[in-house]
Order: sequence, then C-alpha cells, then structure tokens
Amino acid sequence: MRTSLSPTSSYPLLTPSSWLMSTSGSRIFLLGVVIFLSTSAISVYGHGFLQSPLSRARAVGRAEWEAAGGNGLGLRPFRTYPDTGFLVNDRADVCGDPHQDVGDLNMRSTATAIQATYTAGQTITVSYRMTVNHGGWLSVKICPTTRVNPSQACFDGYTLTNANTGFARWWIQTGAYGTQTTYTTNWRLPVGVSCDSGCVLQITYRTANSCVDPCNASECGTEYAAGRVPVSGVTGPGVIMQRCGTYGNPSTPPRTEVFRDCADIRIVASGGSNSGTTTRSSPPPPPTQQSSSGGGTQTPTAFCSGKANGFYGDKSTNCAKYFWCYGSGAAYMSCAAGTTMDSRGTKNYCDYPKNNVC
Ligand SMILES: [Cu+2]
Repeated sequence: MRTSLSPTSSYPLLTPSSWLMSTSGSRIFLLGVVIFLSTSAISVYGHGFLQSPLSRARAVGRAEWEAAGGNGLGLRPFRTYPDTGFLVNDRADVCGDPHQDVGDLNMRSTATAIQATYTAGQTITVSYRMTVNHGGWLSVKICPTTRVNPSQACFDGYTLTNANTGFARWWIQTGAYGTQTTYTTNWRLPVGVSCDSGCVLQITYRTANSCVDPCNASECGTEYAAGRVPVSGVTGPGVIMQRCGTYGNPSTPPRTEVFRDCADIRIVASGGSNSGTTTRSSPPPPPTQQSSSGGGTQTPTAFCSGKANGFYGDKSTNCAKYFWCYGSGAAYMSCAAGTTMDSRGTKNYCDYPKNNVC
C-alpha cells in the first residue's frame, strides 16, 4: 500500500520536467497519476547517484534523474521507458539502468574513464547524491577482477565496511523527503586487493519507503530498529512500518525500492607494509584525489583559503578540473571527459560546459 500511494515514485507518463516538478511539491497532480495507473505499471527513475567517484551514467552524460535507476521491487511487471505500452519484469541491475528498461543503456557493460585512484587498504570517501530520499541504507562493494559486465557475485565478494560505524550498511539518519542531500561516507578498502588496470565500485541504496529492513539499534539506531524512519517526511510521526521480506526473493513481501550505481576506479597496491590496517581507529582519509599534483596555477590549499566550502572549476583548465574546498582541507579533482565544474562554487557536480560559468 505504501508503495502504491507513495508520491515519491515517478511515472513514465510524466516528462522529465514534470518529474522535477513533482519532486518540488506538486503532489496533488502526481497523486492523480498514481490513482490513474495501476500499481503494477510503476516505473521509477533513479533516486540518487554516485557523485564521487562519479557514476558511470553521469560520466557518460546522463542527466541526474536518469542516473542510477534500478528498481528492486522484484520480479513484477514494470512499464518500459520510454513508454511503449509494454510491461517488463525488471529489478535493480548490477549497475543500475538509467531508464529502468531492458533495451536501454546498460551501465554494467558501459565502462568509463577511471574516476578515482585509491590505495589498497585505504579508507575512501564516497559521496552519494540523494535525489529522492526515502531513508534506508547505503552499502558499497567493489569488483576487482573486471570492468566489463561485473557480476553481482563478484561485488558480493568484496563488501566494504563503513569506516565510521564498522558495519556494512550505512543507515540514513538525516535529511528529508523532498530535499536533495549529498551523503559523504567513509569506507575501508580491503587489504591486499588492487586493480592496476581499474575495477568497479558499486553502491546500493535500499530504501525504507515501503518497509524497514530488520536491524539492531547498534547498527541502525533506535528509530530504524523500532521500525520507524528518522528521515523527515517519509512517514508520519511515530509510524511503525512493516519489516521487509528477504531481498532477492520476489515471492517474499513486502519489498522496497533498491537502486544501484557504479563507478570506474583504480586501486593500486599498498607500498608500505603498515598501511591498510583494518583497525577502526584509522582517521578519516582525505577526499578522493584523482591527481596527486596540485592545482593548475596554485595549490588547492592556497586556492581554498578564505573560500566557502564547495566545488570551484579551475579556470586555467577551462574548468575540466576543479578545486574541492571542504571544512578541513582542499583537493584537486577532475571532471569526467566532456563535463566541467562551475567556477562559482554554486554546484556540486560536473555538468555540460554550456550549463556552467567558467
Ligand atoms: Cu521512490
């Protein structure tokens, strides 16, 4: 019931622009659409995407609302997008599917440029831009053996542990439905696992939109443990939700939405024998740096001095590279090929040059 009446899913009869409207408040209109369509015809656009390292879909130029699709409600019919009138059985693909569709761009087989380089055993920072916040949790895995059609089994063999909580699932405790939030999370890479020629990082966003996964308060906090969602606006105050059935078994209700996204990364072998320990006392790492060199004309620290936190396109590179100024430091980053960062510090994602001021 929750799923069928949720105003948070979007529908193939809506254009992208009207979808954007729906997320900013025109729920009455959307509710009408919900009633008009049967629940089995739901198709869902992406609810979030990897911002750092940049997702495959974004790296190849897909729009935010297209990135990181992959509804995991299970094996039941979904309407195709673009809407052909056909229903397909669909579920979250390994790397998401920007169009929730069997015939569209398959991000599992679409490798892009390397978006970040890490060291084995390092604690890495993963930023996920939540465009539709239903609460729930994030998990991060890597497939170190291939960048072409990585299998879920490969990812499942390398589940990262959150560096701050020590758990494999990172529960969303803040934010609000209807508000976009970038969640910056820290994860430990496995010791002794490297991929000099590149590998794939996968993030899974499992929502608490229709049900709450069972969890212990030490992992997920007292609200989720009690079946409530602490993210504002997902449910009414104090509402206790159903517990989710077993994910992966479509015959076990209730189910909830699952979105996946992938990014191409590289992990180099650790040089020192003492690095890559898995103790929880490891300090948070610096943000992902795609280049160990400094900025084009000045160091990131010098550039960020006195500036507000944010991302600033480096004009000396026509904004193909950018400075990331954050609370405790600064970094120099690269956008994916063909995209740039606005130079004014007003955006937090790489975009087409025509949409930016540089
Ligand atoms: Cu949704």
